Amino acid sequence: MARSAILNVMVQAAMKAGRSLARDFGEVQNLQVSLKGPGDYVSQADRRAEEIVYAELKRARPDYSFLMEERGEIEGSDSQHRWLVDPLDGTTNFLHGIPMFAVSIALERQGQIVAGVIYNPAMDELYTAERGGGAFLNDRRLRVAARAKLQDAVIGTGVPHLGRGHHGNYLLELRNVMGETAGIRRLGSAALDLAYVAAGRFDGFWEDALSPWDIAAGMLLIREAGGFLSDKNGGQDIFGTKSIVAGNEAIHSALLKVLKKPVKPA
Ligand code: 2AM
Ligand code: CA
Ligand code: CA
Ligand code: CA
Repeated sequence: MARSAILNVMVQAAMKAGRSLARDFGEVQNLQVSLKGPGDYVSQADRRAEEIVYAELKRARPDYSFLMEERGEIEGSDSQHRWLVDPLDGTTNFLHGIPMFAVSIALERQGQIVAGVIYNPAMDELYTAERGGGAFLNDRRLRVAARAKLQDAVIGTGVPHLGRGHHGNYLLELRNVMGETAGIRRLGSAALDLAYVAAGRFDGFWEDALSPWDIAAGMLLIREAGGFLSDKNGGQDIFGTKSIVAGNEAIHSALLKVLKKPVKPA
């Protein structure tokens, strides 16, 4: 597997930030933590990892623009290229000592995602994808799962957090999906959820209220692993609606149908 120069830059940035996260994870009780909103924490580890990613990417491509979870938008002189960065996806897991978190970096060219990297330092799992070049876990080529029946499928999801609306709707969706699938999983990192779909570990996934930095790299991984993606309406406005439904062709369409089921009162 030959990686392009730009993908190598992204891999180096993600792994360097990942090593910083792994060090901080070992001393998580000593980290300064602050609250951004209800149930929404950010720690020194998030900020340190973001600084590392920013410095590495900026050094390699000084003109590109950025959208990063903690620093927000940074306009470069090249607005055709934009980095989408989540330095620590799964902060809640991280702060609770649960080793399910990742660095996520994607590159957009003229609004299209062309490269993506997700790195889980605790498991030393590196996911990479380039548009047209396939998706990989470490050096292994990825393919979404082949299971075609929802009743055999394991489906990942994200539960709406404190301070976000739609909890009632979510419970009705969950009940409908539960009734038709082999099992539900909840990792607590949207980036890893999508990587797991690309790797065929999850047969499908859905979640609401996600931001571009959570999902951009994972979206490319799934596409390059032969998977299907849409928003909850079946359209392609995933960033706009902040909703995502993913799987192989059969599971994606079956899951979309279950999610569209009229939600019945309990
Ligand atoms: P984070 O850890 O980078 O904040 C889990 O379902 C997903 O939702 C994760 O990608 C997580 O990203 C995000 N998330 C969890 N709690 C959140 C909150 N209170 N506000 C915004 N995003 C949150
Ligand atoms: Ca966060
Ligand atoms: Ca995130
Ligand atoms: Ca984050």
